[in-house]
Amino acid sequence: MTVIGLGAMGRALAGAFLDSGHPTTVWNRTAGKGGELTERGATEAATAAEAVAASPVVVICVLDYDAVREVLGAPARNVPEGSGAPGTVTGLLAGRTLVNLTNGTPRQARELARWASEQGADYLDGGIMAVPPMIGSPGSLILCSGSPETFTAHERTLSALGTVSHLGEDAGRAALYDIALLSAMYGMFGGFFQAVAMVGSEKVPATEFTPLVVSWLEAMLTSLPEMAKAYDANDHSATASNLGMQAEAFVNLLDAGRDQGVSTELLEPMGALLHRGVAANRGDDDLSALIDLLRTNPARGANARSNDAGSE
Ligand code: FVH
Repeated sequence: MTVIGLGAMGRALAGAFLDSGHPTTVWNRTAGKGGELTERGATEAATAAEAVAASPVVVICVLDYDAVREVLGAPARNVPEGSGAPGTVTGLLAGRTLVNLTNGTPRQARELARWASEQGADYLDGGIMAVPPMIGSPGSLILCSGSPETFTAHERTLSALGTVSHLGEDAGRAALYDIALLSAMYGMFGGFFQAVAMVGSEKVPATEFTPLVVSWLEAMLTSLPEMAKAYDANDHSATASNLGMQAEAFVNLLDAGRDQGVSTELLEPMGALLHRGVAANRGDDDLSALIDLLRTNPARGANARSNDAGSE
C-alpha cells in the first residue's frame, strides 16, 4: 500500500493501514512528516514516483485536485494532453489502482477517472466522512465510487480505514454524496453558531445552552424523512407549519439578530428563499417545497419536475 500526502488525514490513513498489518510506503511533498509512521514500520519514499512504484495500490489524499494533478503529473484541467510536468509518476500508474480520497467535486472526480484510465490505471474515488482521529474505527465512513470490480478487489484493504460503502460505477458519485453531506453539516453548524451568538449577546454561556440546541435539533431531524418523501413524490401539501407562516415568523429572526447586535448574514439567504417560495405561490406548502427552488437547472437530474418552469 502506498499513501501519498501526509497531512492530518494522510497520516491517519497511513497509520490505519499499518495498524491493519499492510506494508505501507508513504510520500509527502514536504519532507519530515513521515517520522512517526516510519517508526511504526512505514517506508518513506524519496519521490512520488518511487512511492507509486512501490505498491499496486496507491492512495492519494492531498489538499485538493490541483495538488493531486500536480503530484501525478496529470495536466491541469483545460491543458492539452501530454503536457504533464517532466519527472512525474504518469508512466508508472499503468496496471495499478489509484484511490483518490482528496475532497473535490463530481466533475473533478470524473475527469481524473478518465485521465487515470488513459494511463492504464484502475481508479476509485472516495469521500471521507470522518475526521482524522476517527480513521480506522467503524464510525469512519469512506464513500467510494468507480468500477465495482476494482472496489471488490480492494474492499478488504480499504476497510482498514473504517466502514467502506460503494455507491456505484460513476466515479463522481462519492464526491456528490460527500459534498451533499458536507452541505447539510455546514447548514447545521451555521444554525448552531447563530443560536450561540444570540444567547451569548445576553451572556448565556454556550455550554449551558447547547444541550437544549442538541435536543431541539434531534427533534427536528425526525422531520427529514417525511420531507424527503414529499420531495420525491413532488407533493408538499401535507404540512402542519406552512411556508407562508414560516416566512412571516422568519422576519423575527432577522429583527432580533439586529436588535441583539448579532450578524444576520447566515440567516438572510434562508429568509430570501422563504420569500421566493411565497412569491412562487408555494405559501400553503410545506417547507420542503423550498428544495425545488434551489435547483438552478431544473431539467437536470432524476427529480426534474414537469411544473419546474414556474418555480424559477
Ligand atoms: N482533516 C479533515 O478533517 C478532513 C476530513 C474529511 C476529508 N478531508 C480532506 O482530506 C484531504 C486532506 O486533508 P488534510 O486534513 O490531510 O489536509 P492538510 O493537513 O492541510 O494537508 C494537506 C496535504 O496536501 C499536501 N499538498 C498541498 N498542496 C500540494 C501540492 N501542490 N503538491 C503536493 N502536495 C500538496 C500537503 O503537503 P505539504 O504542504 O505538507 O507539502 C499535505 O500533505 C483534503 O482534500 C480535505 O478536504 C480532511
